[in-house]
Amino acid sequence: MTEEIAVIPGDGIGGEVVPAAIEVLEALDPDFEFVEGEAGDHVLESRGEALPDETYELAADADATLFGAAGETAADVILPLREAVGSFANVRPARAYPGVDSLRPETDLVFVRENTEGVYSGIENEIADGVTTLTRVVTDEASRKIAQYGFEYAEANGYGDVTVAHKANVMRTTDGRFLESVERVAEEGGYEHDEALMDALAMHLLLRPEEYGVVICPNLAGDVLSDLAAGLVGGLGLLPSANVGEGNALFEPVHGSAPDIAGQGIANPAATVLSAAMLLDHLGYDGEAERVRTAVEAVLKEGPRTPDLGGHASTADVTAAIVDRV
Ligand code: GGG
Repeated sequence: MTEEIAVIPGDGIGGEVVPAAIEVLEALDPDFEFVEGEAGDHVLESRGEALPDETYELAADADATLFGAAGETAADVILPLREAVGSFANVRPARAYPGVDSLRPETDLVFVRENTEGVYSGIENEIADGVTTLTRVVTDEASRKIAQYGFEYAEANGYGDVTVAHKANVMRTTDGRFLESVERVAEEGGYEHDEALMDALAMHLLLRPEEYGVVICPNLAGDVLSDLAAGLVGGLGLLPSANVGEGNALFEPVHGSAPDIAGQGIANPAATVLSAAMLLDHLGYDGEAERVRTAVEAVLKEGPRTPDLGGHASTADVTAAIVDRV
């Protein structure tokens, strides 16, 4: 049966790396129909809204979505799109690749980030001139759900170390809730894990990443710690992600729209191509997903490489090399 893939390039380099990933997917000749939707800063300018209803519906109704990047309108684009696919978990693997100059070559981490609440609740107010507030929502239900998913992900993918990141010594009620819910799930399921204050964890990840595997995090912590991990392995051009829902899912590189290099044709397509591999996994194309990962790994090792990895190649050169190997 033909599967419908919503394709939403978004802003900046999203318009360069998403077509690259589609080229790789097309080389595998899966039974996919790609349907493009528009969203982002440029759509706000041209249509007065960053995420038109039809793009939201496209993602909601598709079998899976490949998204590129959001710019200034991120809160109006990627947060509703995650909601459209019913995503509760944002899975962000960060691993070092042979041949890529990385700060910590022993890094193999997966951030399992709560994807619906925390400080990304969107409840912000200006309550008086110069005084603003943000409501941090943390529920037992969402915390239990991310914990269950994280522990099961670690087991299924062979990660022995599971760490729960929090700051419950300061955010006693909200992160206290998160930690208690996660601990209850661990107790019920007999899942071994450690806990870590997220600020100290940031330092430990930098010094000894090999001691960590899956990191279960509240929303903002997952966003920040995964970017830190990108720095350990060679940059944001290498980190894919999956926004996982009950049946539907959306896949996107961890990087944003990178306005500094947008339009130059030099963006690293690896993160988006690896996100497309996660999409293939999600739809049961396991063999094809592995072929994509193997091709990306080979190109990262032998080149060509984009400037972020010290090379001189263009997005098109790297994409062609991946397609050749696929
Ligand atoms: N593809 C990633 C992207 O567009 N990032 C922009 C951003 O600010 N995202 C916030 C988030 O991941 O929650």
